[in-house]
Amino acid sequence: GSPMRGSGSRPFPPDFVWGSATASYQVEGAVNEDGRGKTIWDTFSHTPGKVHNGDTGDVADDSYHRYPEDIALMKEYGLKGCRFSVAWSRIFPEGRGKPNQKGVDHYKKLVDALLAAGVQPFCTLYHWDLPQALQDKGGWQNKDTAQALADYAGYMAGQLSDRVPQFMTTNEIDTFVYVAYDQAVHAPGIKLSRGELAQVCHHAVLGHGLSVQAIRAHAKPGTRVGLAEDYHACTPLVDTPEGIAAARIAMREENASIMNAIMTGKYTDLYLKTLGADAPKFTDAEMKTINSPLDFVGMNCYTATYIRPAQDERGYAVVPMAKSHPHAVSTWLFVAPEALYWGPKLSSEVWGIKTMYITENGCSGADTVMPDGQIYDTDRVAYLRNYLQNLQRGISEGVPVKGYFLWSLLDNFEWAEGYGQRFGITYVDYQTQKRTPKQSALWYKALIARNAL
Ligand code: PNW
Repeated sequence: GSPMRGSGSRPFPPDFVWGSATASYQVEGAVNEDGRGKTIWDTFSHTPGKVHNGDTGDVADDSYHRYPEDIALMKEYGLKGCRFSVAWSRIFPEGRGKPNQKGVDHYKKLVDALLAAGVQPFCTLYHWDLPQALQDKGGWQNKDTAQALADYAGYMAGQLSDRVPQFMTTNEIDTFVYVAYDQAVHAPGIKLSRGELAQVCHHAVLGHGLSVQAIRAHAKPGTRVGLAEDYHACTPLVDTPEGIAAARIAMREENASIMNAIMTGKYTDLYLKTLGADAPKFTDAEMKTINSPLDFVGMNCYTATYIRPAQDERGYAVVPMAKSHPHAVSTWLFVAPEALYWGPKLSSEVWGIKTMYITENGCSGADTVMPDGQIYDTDRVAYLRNYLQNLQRGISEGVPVKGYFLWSLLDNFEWAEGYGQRFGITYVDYQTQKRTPKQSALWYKALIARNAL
């Protein structure tokens, strides 16, 4: 008979990379092992009142030791790709200087285990765990941090590129700048003025650009370089031609300080005009560096920024989320599955992106183990199915998305929310470190096996 809807009638491309994503501080633990230096997240999580329930990443999922078990899970699920991050302070405990061989060796072993399991490694170099020694010199407020990141990124890519084909410089500049330095909810938790904030953001995008150049200088030829960024998935609330045109303009302007600057080498006139005297100080040479060509763009996409047309100089307006708009356990995670259609489509069109990955997408829950030992995360399954249907629609229309990395393989340290919000498709019992696949893991495994929705 003919295949039924929901059982394989919406195919993904044959070589599509189905993966999962994690980050060093969120899963590794082992914070005092093998010469690792302190980071801003060690400091922040050990400062009373900063993280929910006083949680820290001291132990997390203990993946520093248990990575073979984690990779066995990836293999069990049929994953083709694994996005992980390197802890900068395991390589350069003080942020710069002499490399720590034990740290380098750890990631070589991790990557070799992934390759042995048939899983393609995608390596993020900076997922927010800035060495504390660099914070003591001003952190991202100090332009020297941009060069320090590049030096580390170049070194590490040189060490790993014989076995890692793709690197991402940074994860979510948007979050580690604005949530850390504006909302002061993430490390280092400093509230800056508007002008200082714009300068921090400039240093961060410069750090990305310098890192692209350093990776190309030190990695094996053919190594692919990109970044993972949670730029606004500008989505027309009403998908008329006018609504779509407004969303296109918004894609540039709402992402003016990071993605648009990276992709075009320019801050938009509107961005600079809006900031006025608070605009960042920059040179043409810096903008050229920030605009260094990329081999791919990684989009972290959890929710939409809804856009409507407006008859003013912007030409669009951001539509605020309704009070009753459904969200996951995370209050910022509004359910908007069509973001995974419009986000990749409009951004690839606006910026001429040839190769994209969804480097994160996922759903936080309050998962509980039922008496039969199972975790029935119906909310996560429904969320993922709806988002991936939208992604599939885009790909079938020619949007160049080559892979999808689900956040996350495991429940883990969710930053300021500690262990209170669970994003994993695998449940982690933090008392015993026992891993149990949730229903969403079984669903994901079935999807990967069929390569179709
Ligand atoms: C991303 N917000 O973080 C990160 O890349 C992951 O490390 C994280 O665990 C995951 O998404 C889930 O949160 C974000 O408040 C954290 O808007 C907070 C926000 C956005 C992204």
